[in-house]
Amino acid sequence: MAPARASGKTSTTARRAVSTDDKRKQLAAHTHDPAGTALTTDQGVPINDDQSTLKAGDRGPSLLEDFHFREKITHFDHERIPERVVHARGSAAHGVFQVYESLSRYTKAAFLTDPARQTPVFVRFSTVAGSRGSTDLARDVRGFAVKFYTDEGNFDLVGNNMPVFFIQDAIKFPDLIHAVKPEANNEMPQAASAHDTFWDFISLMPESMHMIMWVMSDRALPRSFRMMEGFGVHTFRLVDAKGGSRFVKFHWKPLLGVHSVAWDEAQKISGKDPDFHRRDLWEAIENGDFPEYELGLQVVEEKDEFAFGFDLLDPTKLIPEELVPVQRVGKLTLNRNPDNFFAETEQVAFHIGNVVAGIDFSNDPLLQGRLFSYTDTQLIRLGGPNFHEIPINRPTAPLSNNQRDGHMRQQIDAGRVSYQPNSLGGNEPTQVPAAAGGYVTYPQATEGAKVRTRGESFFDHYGQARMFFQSQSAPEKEHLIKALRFELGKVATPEIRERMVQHLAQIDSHLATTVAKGLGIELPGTVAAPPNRSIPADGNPRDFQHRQLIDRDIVSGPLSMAVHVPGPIASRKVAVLVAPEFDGAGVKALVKALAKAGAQGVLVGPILGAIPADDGTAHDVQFSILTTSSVLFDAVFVAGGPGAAAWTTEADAVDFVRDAFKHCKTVGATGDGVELLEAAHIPVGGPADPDPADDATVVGPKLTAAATARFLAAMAGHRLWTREPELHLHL
Ligand code: HDE
Repeated sequence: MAPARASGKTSTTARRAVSTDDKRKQLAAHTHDPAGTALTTDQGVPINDDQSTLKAGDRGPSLLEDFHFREKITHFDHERIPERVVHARGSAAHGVFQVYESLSRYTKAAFLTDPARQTPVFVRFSTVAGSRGSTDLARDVRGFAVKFYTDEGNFDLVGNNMPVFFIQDAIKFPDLIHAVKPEANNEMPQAASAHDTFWDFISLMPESMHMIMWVMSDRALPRSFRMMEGFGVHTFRLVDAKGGSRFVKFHWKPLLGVHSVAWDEAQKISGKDPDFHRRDLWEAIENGDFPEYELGLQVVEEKDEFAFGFDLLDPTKLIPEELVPVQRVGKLTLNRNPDNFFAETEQVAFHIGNVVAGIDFSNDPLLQGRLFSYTDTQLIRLGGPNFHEIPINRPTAPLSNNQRDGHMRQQIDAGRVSYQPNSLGGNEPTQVPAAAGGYVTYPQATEGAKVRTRGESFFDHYGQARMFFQSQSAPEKEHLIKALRFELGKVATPEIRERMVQHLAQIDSHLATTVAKGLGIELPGTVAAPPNRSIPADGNPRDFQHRQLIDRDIVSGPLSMAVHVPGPIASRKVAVLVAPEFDGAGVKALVKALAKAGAQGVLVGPILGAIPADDGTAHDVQFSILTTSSVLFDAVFVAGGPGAAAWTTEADAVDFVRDAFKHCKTVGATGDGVELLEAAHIPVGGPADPDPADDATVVGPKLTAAATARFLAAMAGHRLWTREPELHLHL
């Protein structure tokens, strides 16, 4: 392909709307498909033999002269680039974004004002702490980074799946990351926060308590990237065509609901399939189950900047949705997997500073620090200042400027003029007036002394932590308490554990007492309640309401996953255990009913190959009991039939159903299949007298249409967390 040439003639009037296909075409222009082409060197020389190095005789030494070998090995030696210092482990997909109706009342950004326009996007999900090869199921925050290729330039919304952050000021970020990464002396543990350095730092940083509630909650263990929310975290600004500005918080709301897995399950998935989230995203897109999220906005008028009991610039605070509802304004659909992981997912370079006219920043000190960090990190990771020329990073909007040269420059800039003003090149490229789309920073008034301080309005560290904990459902609270018992239980230094328990006592006494008990710690006497807020009350109704939310233990509904619309069972996976002579007609009907609901019935047999059913048909199983596990499925069904009783002698099958039950999944069995549930100590009334212990255990003598319907109805509840109290000691 011929190198791009800059004409230097791009005028503002030449700007055009990008189509969804533009990014695809742009990437395709760089895609090499080796099918049917000759093998050549990087210089285009056809290769005659790629099997052996050039040697002096059959058994002789290799020759330095072998240019093909040297080129191939040198390239191989340089195949890796530095991984991201955080968010190293990621998975991505292409898609489109479309706004439902014009948001011109808030912003002039074209992609948010034209409902007819589909904007191409590239979205990368990630974990934060682990390295590139680490497990997807670590207890961690997930990155949710979206690059919009708008026709006015690239806009990157580089967010997380939690709406707040650990720290208030960017200067503490290296400390936070050093603390959470594997410990410096022995590089352990990988992708885990359950170790001394992390909790040492956290226990000395009261501002992190709200975020700690989030990362110890089930939000840190998403079932799928497709089933988690996203948040821009910081307060941004939207600027309209008249120059008016409003504050905004960005949200992503998944249409499949917000779901998590259990901690025991997460740890097992990490062993059985560390690529679980990556595979889930890839397979969903390959199967046409395109993940969808709605963009949500919480808009705050300028005049309301101080209307809350916290500071809008403080990234450890969220705006409760009861105070400012989330307006759902558009839809993001992920519809195409990358062609090449390295070229796209690895080389994509996000930057919070990539904004388009109509979107601007606030003074959030965390955001301000990020504005420096993202370009800087690409310089080391991608090797120089031309990373914007890598196909995945190129805007679809035309670009033209006087930036020149540098490592690996792709563009061949014609002509001798690379400065402005100039007369030799007609003074082009020219500046663009605001009315024609030129980016103008919102002229926010600023004054003050140069100080290294934080405003008093940043001083309440426990109020929203308390609101979060108290907003959780009973099972969610239980999970959070157990997570803290687990994490702090892995901390070897007693003083760190004690410091943490004291913080918890400031948040909620039940939380503190139960965690302390689990750690064998005597809770210290009454701890003085911290000042809950620091902005002086000004009688503003929102401020008052917020204080009610955090002072009087009123909950904020959407903070609990339990109150979210559960979403359909589409794309969920059910393991159907089949032994020789299984109930062929029943299983066929179950798989069909699941398919009708968009879900997948996957046959698992004692061995691979075709397993005969009782009606003489043979069915290929996708997995043997050795090659999969129930933690990789959303529900389990054991088919009846004369061979089913043999499952009780297979320990892996017993674990299979026991784990599914323990992880609160829907479990079903008919006929002799019920014996496997019994062998796993799952309470059932018996096949003849179906009296299952709970709504997500479905048993019966035959896999009738009614049994199938009951099984699907139970699955629609996703997880029966209320089963848990029966499964554990209560200490
Ligand atoms: Fe990042 N962050 N971050 N971050 N961040 C990076 O950029 C940084 C923060 C987030 O899929 C790095 O290209 C600082 C908050 C995501 O490629 C780096 C601070 C939020 C991704 C960096 C923060 C994020 C990153 C590492 C504190 C949620 C992955 C590699 C001031 C709103 C993007 C890279 C992808 C990546 C710095 C805090 C989200 C080093 C200094 C808060 C989703 O530049």
